[in-house]
Amino acid sequence: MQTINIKQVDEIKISKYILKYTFEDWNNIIDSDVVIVGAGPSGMTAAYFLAKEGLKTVVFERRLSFGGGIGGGAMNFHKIVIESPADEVLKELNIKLQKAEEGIYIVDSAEFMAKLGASAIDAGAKIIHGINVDDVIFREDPLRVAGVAVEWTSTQMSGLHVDPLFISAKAVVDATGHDAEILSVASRKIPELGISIPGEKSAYSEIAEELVVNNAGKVAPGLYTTGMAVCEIKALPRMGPIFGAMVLSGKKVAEDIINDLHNS
Ligand code: 48H
Ligand code: FE2
Repeated sequence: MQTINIKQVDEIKISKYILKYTFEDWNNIIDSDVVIVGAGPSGMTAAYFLAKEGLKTVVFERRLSFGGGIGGGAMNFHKIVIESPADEVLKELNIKLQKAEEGIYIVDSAEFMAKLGASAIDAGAKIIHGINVDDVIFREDPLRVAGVAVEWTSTQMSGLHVDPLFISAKAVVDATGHDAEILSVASRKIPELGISIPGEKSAYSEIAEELVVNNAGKVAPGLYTTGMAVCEIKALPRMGPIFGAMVLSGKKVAEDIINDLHNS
């Protein structure tokens, strides 16, 4: 039988390398161009387009996996509906589409989240798991959101009070989905920003998709939103397991940020 020789490495070396390369990354992302909170469909699409443009982009995700609501598909069935023109983005990412009828496509949830995540990473975005964003940094003159406060999800779950670290960014994107967590904390703790959160409405899929895409974008200086968080802040209806607006609102917020950063 053939023997396979494996390079030997001890525990200390493993640990040292992990620490060294982790801290190199953290020292780099500590001043980012864009921080995206949430690695769901809208956040990862935004990350793909921002990183492709050359912006230093980091996605913080509280879970140990990416995909957000994609993985659950529709009531745990593994298919998701996508409508045009979102199919163009999925084709660009090499995600297979089954045509149900003109302009309506079916996608496998596992393929959708794996290829979306891989595309964002290949474009240059960092996706960091197990990190909870629970606050923002703000500055006056001019009033703006200037970054986020980060903590381990595990620390937060333990209920211990541990102070966070801070990451600066020219743009912070709330891609946290239905809870709109970053918009909520900014609205509560920085009332001068004038953000109010009326909450999403019940389902009305035909109109919801276009409304989400066209209302994604800047909420306040330095603060942007995409995906289901847009419904929360604009009182828009939900739409169920159709994900075109998640993809297209991620693209839209990326384009708005690219425009704003290029013109600043
Ligand atoms: C770090 C956080 C934090 C935090 C949350 O829910 P998502 O999939 O969000 P979207 O908006 O990209 O997509 C929404 C879609 O999945 C969906 O629910 C749809 C289309 N619903 C329609 C309907 O009618 O119900 O992903 C958000 C991600 C998740 O992975 C969270 O774990 C993560 O954000 N997250 N990460 N810090 N404070 N809050
Ligand atoms: Fe949902």
